[in-house]
Amino acid sequence: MKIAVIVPTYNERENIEALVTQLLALPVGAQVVVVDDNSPDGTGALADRLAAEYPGRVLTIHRPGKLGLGTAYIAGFRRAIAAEADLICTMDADFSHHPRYIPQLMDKIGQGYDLVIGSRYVRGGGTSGCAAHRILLSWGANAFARTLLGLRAHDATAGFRCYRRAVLESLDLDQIKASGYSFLIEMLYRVQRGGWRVGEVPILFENRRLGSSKISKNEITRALRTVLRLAREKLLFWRRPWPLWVWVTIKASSLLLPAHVAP
Ligand SMILES: Nc1nc2c(ncn2[C@@H]2O[C@H](COP(=O)(O)OP(=O)(O)OP(=O)(O)O)[C@@H](O)[C@H]2O)c(=O)[nH]1
Ligand SMILES: [Mg+2]
Repeated sequence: MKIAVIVPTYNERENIEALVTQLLALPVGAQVVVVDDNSPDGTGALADRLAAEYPGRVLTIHRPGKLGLGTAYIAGFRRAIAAEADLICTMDADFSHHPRYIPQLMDKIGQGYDLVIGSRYVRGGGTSGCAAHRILLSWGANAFARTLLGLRAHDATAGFRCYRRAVLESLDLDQIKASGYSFLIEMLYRVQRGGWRVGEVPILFENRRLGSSKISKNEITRALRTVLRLAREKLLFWRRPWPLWVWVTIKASSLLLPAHVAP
């Protein structure tokens, strides 16, 4: 099975070389696709050097500026599909998602799953070195998204994933509206709604040791608005009788959230 690993980067100079080297050393013959958004620290040039060093095994996509995580994944998906990868994984560049889990994600796909998530919130998984407010935020975002959208996966916001190519081909990627971190929630929602089988593998999510976080406060509002938009879509699509409190929550939250932040 041909596997491509998509790594979006923005200022990951301290991490990218070690990560790519470890990914290439895995016994799965992975191809790595680095999607860099013109990182001011020169990550893109470093990735090009790796691509020259490992021709065919490291591919780079350069975008003119910081265009967001969601569209970076989509650019990577397109390249991996064009390269005829059977499995397409995504992971952060900062070692929060450790390459050692990739074979386990693939094994789970081999058991008949279509999307496998490297999950913090199943038995055996966890987080290490993360500040309490980040853990709380992640837990809250997951609880909110899972409840409103009926997502069955426990870690709905994880970016460590492995998709069968057919899953990505079945989705209209241009229709995915969320562009930032909430892209992950929207993808999971659409994959589940498409009837694909979603599995999880426990991982230890370790806080980054090098480089800095790119997540902004706006992402929280964006994620809320994305979940509300999808909840509304779900409601209209399925026309299921929802309890009154769900209606009230959706309505009240839409009114409270600032309108200028696009979902
Ligand atoms: N190409 C691209 N990559 C991005 C962008 N924003 C973040 N990234 C990358 O996406 C991955 C996740 O970003 P992080 O800053 O680690 O976000 P996070 O994991 O939520 O935050 P921390 O827990 O603080 O590390 C990293 O590999 C980033 O370099 C973007 O706009 N474009
Ligand atoms: Mg990170």
